[in-house]
Amino acid sequence: QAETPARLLKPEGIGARVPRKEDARHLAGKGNFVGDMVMPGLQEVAFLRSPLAHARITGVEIPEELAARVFVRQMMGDAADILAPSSLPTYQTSAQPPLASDKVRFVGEAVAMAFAPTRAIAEDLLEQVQVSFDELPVFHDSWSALAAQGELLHPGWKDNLFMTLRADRDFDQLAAQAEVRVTRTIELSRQCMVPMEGKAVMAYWDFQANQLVVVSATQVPHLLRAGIAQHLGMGEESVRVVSPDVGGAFGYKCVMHPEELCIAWLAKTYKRPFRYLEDRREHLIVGANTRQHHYQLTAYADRTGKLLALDAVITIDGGAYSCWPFNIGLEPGQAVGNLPGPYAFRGYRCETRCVGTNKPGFMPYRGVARTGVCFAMELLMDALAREVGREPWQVRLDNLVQGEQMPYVNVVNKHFDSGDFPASLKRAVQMIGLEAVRERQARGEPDGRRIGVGTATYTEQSAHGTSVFATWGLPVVPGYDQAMVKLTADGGLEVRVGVHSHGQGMETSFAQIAHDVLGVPVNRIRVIHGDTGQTPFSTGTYASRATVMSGGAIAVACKELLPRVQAIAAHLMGVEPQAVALLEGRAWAGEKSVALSDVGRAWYLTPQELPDNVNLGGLEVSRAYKPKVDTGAFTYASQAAVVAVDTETGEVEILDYVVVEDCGTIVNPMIVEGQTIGGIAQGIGTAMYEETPYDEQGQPLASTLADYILPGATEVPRIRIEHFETPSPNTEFGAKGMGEGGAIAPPAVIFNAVNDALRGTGAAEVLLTPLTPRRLLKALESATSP
Ligand code: SMO
Repeated sequence: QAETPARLLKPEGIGARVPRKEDARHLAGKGNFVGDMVMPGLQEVAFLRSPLAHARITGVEIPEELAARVFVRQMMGDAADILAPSSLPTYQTSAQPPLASDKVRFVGEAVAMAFAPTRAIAEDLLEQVQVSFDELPVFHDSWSALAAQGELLHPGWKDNLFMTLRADRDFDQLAAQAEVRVTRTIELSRQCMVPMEGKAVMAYWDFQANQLVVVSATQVPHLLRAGIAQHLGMGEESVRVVSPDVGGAFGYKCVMHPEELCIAWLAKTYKRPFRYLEDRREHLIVGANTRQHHYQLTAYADRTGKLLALDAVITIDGGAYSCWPFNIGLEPGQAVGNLPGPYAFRGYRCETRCVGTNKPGFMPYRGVARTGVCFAMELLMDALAREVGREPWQVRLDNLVQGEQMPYVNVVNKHFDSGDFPASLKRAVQMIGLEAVRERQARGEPDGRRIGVGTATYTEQSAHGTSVFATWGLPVVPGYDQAMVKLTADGGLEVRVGVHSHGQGMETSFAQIAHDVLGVPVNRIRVIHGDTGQTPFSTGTYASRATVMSGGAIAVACKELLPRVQAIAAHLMGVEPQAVALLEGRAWAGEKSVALSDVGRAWYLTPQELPDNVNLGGLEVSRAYKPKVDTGAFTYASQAAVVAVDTETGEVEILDYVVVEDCGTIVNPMIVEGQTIGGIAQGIGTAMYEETPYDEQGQPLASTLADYILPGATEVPRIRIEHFETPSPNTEFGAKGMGEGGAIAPPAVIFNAVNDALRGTGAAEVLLTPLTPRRLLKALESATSP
């Protein structure tokens, strides 16, 4: 088969802007979410949540008449506490009971649950339950937790630290050569993830299959099945997990939540259907579990700003519990491993402490740790440039791994496979019109605002192999994926994958990958996902892995199916199999052709007419796939923005935003652009709006969307995107994976732009997210105070 001419005739193949198959149902409000489901006898579950951040539970009084509808931990004896394992040294694990039993460790932790025909009635039942507490000293932040005297967060702990990770590569020797030193303290606030749909789970007993069915808004149906089976003492074959339409996940749904375990336990125990739908206030309280990093950094450089070494102490406020299975080690592991970013310096010392506090436990969130490290590193880079008196982007450019150095192994052993980081930065600077901005700054703005320009460059590792997961302490998460493809008797194609699509458009892009090999029209390809009963095992959708891993598996499975189809078609046409090409739903040999439905019918329905040596394998193929290397693929990008700062009100407006990204081979440019823009919107939230502050009692101070501010359409500017397309040499069709990238750089870009705008005012640099008007005005005050 001549690959290139065939590609040209596959208008819906890899690279095509195919409209998403998912859109019609969502635009018409016809999606199928857990909250839409109707079942006879369905009971709605409500949770009684702790009003205190740290307290011993001394008693729970349940009125006798409610005994059969209200549950506490002691009644769930056959369910295990969630215990997330990690192989990282120094790790102290945390036992998270499905319902708190001895003590509560954050405001919002569930203490009891009740079921009733409606959620309102269930909540009313819980009103009648009395819980008594003995208050304990609250670890409301990392510093109070580190200074703890007396009772620690978890029994058996020797201090309030989940773990400490250290790295040291030639630090002393290279730092000693430095002519310039720049030190900064840089910090990100705690925030939520706020998917449109919160956590949602329903479970029932399927008497025909004699099986527990858990319908959950999850990114990881197969892992959730394993988690529920393990924690409820069942065989995995007795549990089926279905993930239907999911309204955004962002990492919040890649772990097993205690509520999922509770609902599964109820259904297993009572053999009736139960459901829990997290409401917005619950999400904002129990979901305040990400981004809170504190950086103490020193850059060691020569007098041109060329970095020699970096010294870092990173403190992460990890909250009360380590989630399962992507335990809390993910956060410090990725922080220490990604702080050097796309840069070529060779001296590095880093200590990362992940502290246990009385807040909801950290979970992975789009851009895991990298939004933090990019923010810290890129603000430091700009500070270094100001110190040596050069344009920040030029100092950045000098420090980046250069195109001709590729492939490059960096100071923390990241294997950058391909691409040209400096070219992306140069292009972003050109697109944003940096020289014009400098001229405009010199002239001044007619409205008196100050404008500034900022840039950032980052890498996004995807397609992690088994050994990379092991560096995060996850030895049992394997770096491969699987797909099953089946040509139906009437010439359609079914593609089954164990990952789940919840906004990424995989029903479309996976169909394009299959179309590229087999020529089946995209509207005749059904991508089946989100059901452990119908799909091959997969660890699921996270870490920008699905296109590379599952997409790769689809491609290799289709390539194995291809010669089988060719053999049957060749027999039907009386030609040699090598002469057969598949295009537009037909098999062609010169001017002759047969429809794929002829091929399907021949195999399934009239096999007696096929010679014995034709297609012994059938028209159904299952394949596992992993990339050529274990070290992953690296998408990279440069982002740049122009902002206007109103020094009277402290308001910041983003005037222009550009992205130059390289995610290797693009399957569907519209989807890549949508993912990038969505990520940037979330990054703008981190940069400017989103924060869950806590008081000293550990009470969350933003529990409604009036206090927790999200960027809306008016806060997200038009984003201009340009693509580089350097195929990865290590993945099946050159894709690199890019689901998270958009969210990594915006805080860095926007803060760099604001600090650029404030140059010359004498204002302090802004170094803490989110950049509220109040914080900006405070920075400006330092300019006027003596
Ligand atoms: S935070 Mo993502 O689901 O890797």
